[in-house]
Amino acid sequence: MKMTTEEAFVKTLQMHGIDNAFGIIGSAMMPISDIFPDAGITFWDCAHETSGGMMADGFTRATGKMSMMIAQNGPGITNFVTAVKTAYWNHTPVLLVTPQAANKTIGQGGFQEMEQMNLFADCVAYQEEVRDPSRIAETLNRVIMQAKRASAPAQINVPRDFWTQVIDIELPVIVDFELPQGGEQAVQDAADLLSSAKFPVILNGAGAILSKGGIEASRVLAETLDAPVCVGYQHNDAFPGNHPLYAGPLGYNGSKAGMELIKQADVVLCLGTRLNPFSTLPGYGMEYWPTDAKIIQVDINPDRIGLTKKVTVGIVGDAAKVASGITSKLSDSAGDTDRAARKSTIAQTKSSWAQELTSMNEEQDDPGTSWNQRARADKPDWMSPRMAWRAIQQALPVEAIISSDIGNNCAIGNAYPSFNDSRKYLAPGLFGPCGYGLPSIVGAKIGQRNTPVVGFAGDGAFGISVNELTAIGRGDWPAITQIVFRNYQWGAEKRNSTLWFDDNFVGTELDEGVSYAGIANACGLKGVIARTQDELTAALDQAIKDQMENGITTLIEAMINQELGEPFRRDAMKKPVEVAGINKDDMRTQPLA
Ligand SMILES: Cc1ncc(C[n+]2csc(CCOP(=O)(O)OP(=O)(O)O)c2C)c(N)n1
Ligand SMILES: [Mg+2]
Repeated sequence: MKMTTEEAFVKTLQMHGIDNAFGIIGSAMMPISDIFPDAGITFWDCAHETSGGMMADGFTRATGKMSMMIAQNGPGITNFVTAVKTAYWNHTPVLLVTPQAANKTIGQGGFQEMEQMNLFADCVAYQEEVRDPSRIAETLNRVIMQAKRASAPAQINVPRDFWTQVIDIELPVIVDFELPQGGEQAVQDAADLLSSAKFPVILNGAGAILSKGGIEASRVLAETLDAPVCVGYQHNDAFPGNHPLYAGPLGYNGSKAGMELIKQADVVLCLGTRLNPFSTLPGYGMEYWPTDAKIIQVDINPDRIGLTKKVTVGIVGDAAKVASGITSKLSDSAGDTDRAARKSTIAQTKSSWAQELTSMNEEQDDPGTSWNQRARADKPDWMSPRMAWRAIQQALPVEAIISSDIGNNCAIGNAYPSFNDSRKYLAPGLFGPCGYGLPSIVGAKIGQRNTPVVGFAGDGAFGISVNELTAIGRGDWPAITQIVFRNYQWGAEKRNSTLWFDDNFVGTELDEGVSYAGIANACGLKGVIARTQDELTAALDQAIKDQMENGITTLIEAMINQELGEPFRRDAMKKPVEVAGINKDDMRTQPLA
């Protein structure tokens, strides 16, 4: 069939149902964006491609539907790097379309040239460059299928002179296949281990969310065994939070109950998780990873099995299928050993942690440091981070989708909200980019119009994406709610300065003259300042109503004191020693040009 290359491209997108694109317009993509409206594809023109890429990530994570990033070759495309790598470790299947400088001139150092394949080589699961205009649909189809298979970003690089060519091709077909259910023997071995376990524990990761029916299958298995279910770091929605067996997130500022329970395990089923390092690092000063337990690890990607921890049984397969297979192979008496005692241990551990969490108001100082004590004394009437989180919980609808950002206040929130459904919690993940909170929640709302959404960010991280306030108030952009924790500091890094650098604060202070609520108002959105718990609860309550009923986007600037919680990287930091010493007098003066 005769068609143009751009028609072939867009027809292939349509075949796969990819109907939302994020980026900034540029001449190298115009031949296809020109026909987006006719194709039923919405182009969301953001203020910065990094945020646009994170919107695509948020959209796809909240919906399970693939979306795409697209921009101008060169500087538009380089701006996507952080977002694509972020999506990679969020296991998000997104399509990255990178128009390329023209073959006719590439290598001459012309305009907006960049080696875009090398640029993303370490950020995508698959990448391919179109070699001939007639292969554009074939290549695109393969790239999209690879993104789905790997549940990760995949890139198609298109020399811009390949657009607007007439080709004669058949559209390619989509090849779908059933995912593996795990090796028969391995599933039996796992079932045997769990059947004879005294204290089995399940640890759900992103794979439980990505696998169709994964959470449900883990619930059935957990109930059969009466095994508590922990979730991996930043995958807090990988098991229903209202289930009696839910034990909460492991890692930094997570659920102490989950940590205490998994510590007692003699067998752990790790379901759909690569066991990322932050899911097993000590929390609350506690080493909880059960080094003597038998570990069963299930992952769709064999490369990730046994990567970080000693594993007894590895199973390559789909989380739902493997969990169901294990359940069907359990012995009749599986879970019966100490069942009643285990159930009461779970209930007691959870309830004492819930009580402890409610009574936690202050952040602790390490011995020999006093930052938190000084921070409280400095602003005695201000909310502490935990007071702010409790006020937020009062107004946060249970069905809300929330995002998080990288920073101390967002991290302190780890143990607070829980989720009864999956695809509700968009944390920045293990690439750890500041600036994820706002764009990801905007993307989520574009995909889930009938669900209330609330984005979270610290004030430093928010500054990275603040320019999106100039984009999201327009036309069809749906209303969202964003909370900014205003402590006038890059807090998470400042905590490192207090612990390892004797309060030598380099680059940690923010401008107290800046009002984010004011910026929101200037962008035609609604900016609100909340100084007390009551004000914060009321502001969030009103903002959700405004979002759902009146189409109003609200930015709530939550004014909090400067207390700082646990540092992210106790594992990676150590106090430096001075050996040669550094002296200002050694600095040479450069002549001015
Ligand atoms: C893009 C990026 N730049 C820098 C960092 C390093 N970093 C991690 S946390 C943090 C501080 C975050 O400060 P803020 O957003 O104000 O939140 P707070 O810790 O004060 O709650 C920084 C700079 C990062 N993770 N990502
Ligand atoms: Mg801050």
